[in-house]
Amino acid sequence: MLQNLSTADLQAIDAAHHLHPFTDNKGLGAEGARIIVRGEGVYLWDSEGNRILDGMAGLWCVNVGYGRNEIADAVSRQMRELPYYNTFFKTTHPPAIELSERLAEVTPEGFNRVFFTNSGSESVDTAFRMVRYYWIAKGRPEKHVVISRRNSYHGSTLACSSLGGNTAMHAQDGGPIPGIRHIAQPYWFDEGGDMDKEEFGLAAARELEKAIEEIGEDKVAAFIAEPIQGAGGVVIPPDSYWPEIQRICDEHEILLVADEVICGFGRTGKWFGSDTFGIRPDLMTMAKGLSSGYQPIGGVMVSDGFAQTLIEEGGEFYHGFTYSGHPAACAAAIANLDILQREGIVEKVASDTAPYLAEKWARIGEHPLVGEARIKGLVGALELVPAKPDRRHFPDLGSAGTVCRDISFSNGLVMRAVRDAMVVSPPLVISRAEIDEMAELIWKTLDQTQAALKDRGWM
Ligand code: PXG
Repeated sequence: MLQNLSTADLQAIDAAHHLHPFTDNKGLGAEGARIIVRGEGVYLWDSEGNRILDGMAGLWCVNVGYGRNEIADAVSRQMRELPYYNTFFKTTHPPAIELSERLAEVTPEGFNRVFFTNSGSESVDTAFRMVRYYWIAKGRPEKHVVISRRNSYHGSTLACSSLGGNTAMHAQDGGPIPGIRHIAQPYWFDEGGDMDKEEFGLAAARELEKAIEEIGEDKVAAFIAEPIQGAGGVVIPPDSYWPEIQRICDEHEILLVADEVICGFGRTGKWFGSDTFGIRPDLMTMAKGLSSGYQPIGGVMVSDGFAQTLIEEGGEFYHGFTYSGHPAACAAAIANLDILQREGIVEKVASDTAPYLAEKWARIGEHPLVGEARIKGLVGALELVPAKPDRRHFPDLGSAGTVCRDISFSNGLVMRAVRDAMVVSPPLVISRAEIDEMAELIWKTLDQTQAALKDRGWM
């Protein structure tokens, strides 16, 4: 029925009835939402027929690209066979069984068990409850504080908002909830001062040790961090950072939770960010790329040692979601893993498209507006600055990013602005020719942004 309506009519209905996430709904009501109607490969089409190169893979999730009939067929078959049954109270079903085994195959050695959720937020919230439950099972309930980082993003439930470092979120929900401590992030461009990158990476990691000592090791349950901060602006840590974090977690009795919601399933050129950075976590939270966004599904993968404590000493874990291990979502994830493996997508990123994009990125880094161009695998950021090589930002932080993002959209490319960092995270199936196209669109967008900022007297 809606198909015959004009874009303006659809926008009016949307504005009247739909509250959008992370959106100023008043502003959106006046402007009208962009309506995306179709996707194929790395491209989207809006209701006006414009083709857009999706440099963000949706929200960092459509790893195998749009239009995969194989996933749609798998979901359809499953929905006809068994649309729903639960995994509570000693029951299960074939898709949950198969997916749990498949995840044990693709995750790092020593990870053989998964707890299913429906999103990244539910995964992080589950991990939060699990690490406390773990220490309670060990007879050490006083170990309850979870350490996370400023400018991290772990989702939008109350616990996730509290763990995250977004102070605007805390201001709206009264958080952070008690029992959380935030430490420094390894964001050299903004916070590195006069230190070189590696020196700064060590200093940022040692904030964890300081926090543990201040709080008391006997009170700290876990440290949670994204291998690369995504929503925080694609903060790629210096090489020195993760080995030092690992040392600190090993030397102190602290569980390490790697939030793999963005980095998981090939984004960094290996299956998991933990593989890329040599992290040995106790828990891994995942979602997004697990199904390439074709169905909502997430999970928490736990290490064998952690699982053993839970199973042997924990008793019943009073936790779960109606749709934990939903059959249709599991079917989508299995079909997605089939594609990733059969087409060797992760390996191709590592050997071909990531190095190719890195070359382009180095070239884009020479643009006068770009203060730093950082990239790992197929996730990268460009820091917009008024006067390179100075790392100082534009005075009204975030405004230049918004200008650039809007120009990018009008040029037919989705880039996301995080403050003044332009970030990209395209589908992992992006080809060399499509990378060429993306790089050209970015260069053109940067030129136009520079001109617009000069017009405003900002440069
Ligand atoms: N952890 C990480 C590392 C994430 O990036 C979540 C948890 C929460 O996942 P769910 O599925 O509950 O959204 C995320 C989500 C953005 C953006 O604009 C990023 C996310 C979600 C929405 C928007 O950068 N990351």
